[in-house]
Amino acid sequence: MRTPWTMTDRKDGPGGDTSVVTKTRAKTQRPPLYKVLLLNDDYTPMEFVVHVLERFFGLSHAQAFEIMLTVHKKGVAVVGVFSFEVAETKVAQVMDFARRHQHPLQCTMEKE
Ligand code: TYC
Repeated sequence: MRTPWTMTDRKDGPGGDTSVVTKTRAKTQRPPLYKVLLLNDDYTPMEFVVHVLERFFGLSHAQAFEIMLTVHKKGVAVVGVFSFEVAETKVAQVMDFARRHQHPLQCTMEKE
């Protein structure tokens, strides 16, 4: 017959099993974000900038006007924050549209 249970059968003394279970969880990396910046100049008409902001950034007329005025007064403003690919596309769209209309409007991006 099997011998009854004794202290020596236990792993860690009277308190029972004290082993620690650890789980490793891979840290999910967030993709970097990029600010799209609009720069002031002396020649691009205000209405054109407002139109650009409405058309390519989905802003309301009031929001677009506000950002245009910020750029006009301060020299630069962040228009939006996007993934690399989206930011790159917005910059290209704005630059191409400005060039086609022969305005010197400048749009750039920088890592947030
Ligand atoms: N400064 C321009 C003007 O007085 C208007 C302007 C605003 C130009 C914003 C560019 O990103 C700009 N006509």
